Amino acid sequence: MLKNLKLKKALLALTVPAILATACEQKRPTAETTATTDQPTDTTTQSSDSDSTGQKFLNKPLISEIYTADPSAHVFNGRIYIYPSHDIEAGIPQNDNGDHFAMRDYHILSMDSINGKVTDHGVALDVKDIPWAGRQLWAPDAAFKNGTYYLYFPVKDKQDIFRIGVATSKSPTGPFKAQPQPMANSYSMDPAVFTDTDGTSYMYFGGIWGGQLQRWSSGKYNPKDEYPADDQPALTPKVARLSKNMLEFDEPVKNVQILGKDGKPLLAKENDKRFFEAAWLHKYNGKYYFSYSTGDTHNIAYAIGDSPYGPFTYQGVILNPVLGWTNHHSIVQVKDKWYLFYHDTELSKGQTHLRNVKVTELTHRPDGTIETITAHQE
Ligand code: FUB
Repeated sequence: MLKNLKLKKALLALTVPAILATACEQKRPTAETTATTDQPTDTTTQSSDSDSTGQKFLNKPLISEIYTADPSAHVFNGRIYIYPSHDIEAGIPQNDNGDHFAMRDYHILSMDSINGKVTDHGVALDVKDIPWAGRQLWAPDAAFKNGTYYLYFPVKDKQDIFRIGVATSKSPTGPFKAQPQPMANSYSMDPAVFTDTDGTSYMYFGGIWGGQLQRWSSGKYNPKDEYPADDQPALTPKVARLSKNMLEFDEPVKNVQILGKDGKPLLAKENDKRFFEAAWLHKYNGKYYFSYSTGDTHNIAYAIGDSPYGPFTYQGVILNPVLGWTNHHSIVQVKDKWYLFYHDTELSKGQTHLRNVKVTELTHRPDGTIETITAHQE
């Protein structure tokens, strides 16, 4: 993720007038707490008021007791569960590797309906309880199969290389117990698990810059950051079918091809369209929708295909840039409506590593394309 510090600083200075307020260590409840967040009657249609800087937000943060980001939402047994990152102020200066995103545990949130009360279920997994982990618990996802809940998470190992781990629980809210080793052949970050209607599960993953995807171009780890030239195909996200026990890849990792409307792979220079991080897959009317963040251009974009492996053809933008550098989402059906879970930095007034999760309704048009959402206006 974050690499060009000067560019980031310039962008933040443009979009956020007064952001560098002193941050304090966030309290990390260990017991279950219910947030009374004063939700509007319909979070998905009502804007929150302009804040003191005159910025307008389409939705309110789902909780304000802790900072949360990268929301992966699922419906399990009729209840909505959100698996987010838990942002903290760790006091680490911002740098090109994203070291300031120094998260140490996960909290799971749940609600009985989109406008319902949000419950924070406390610490579900702590980095100190993952035997092989070093630092930085980034964007997780979850799945349910065989009577077990699986929490998939990226974390740097003790050699500072991102790997993907899995932890299990009999409850959707944990506590989760991590496997003793990372998933074999996993690398980079931002795992997203999609289970198809035939019951087969796939993991999508990868993220460039601080997410280290560019170090795996040869299939082996290369500590040097090497990027394709501008007129070469962009780096691709990855996919692998999961084994029946959901703990391993069931096949070699494959590239996910994202094509332009001309049928050719998107190029590295197409920053406003090409993949950067935050993969997600949902299925709608028999088609597979692969969505992702374009990173340094801050869009959530999407592409449509006929198979969970792709290729996917680029369609457009689902979510325009939000307040903050990162943009990360999930898409889930709740009853007969579709929702986009996303984050921004409304609560921290633009501190890019202190984010808060939100939700808004998402609309598929009759032709299958998705209406673009603008969730933040200056
Ligand atoms: O939360 C840490 C990282 O920021 C995630 O893994 C990326 O997708 C970005 O949102």
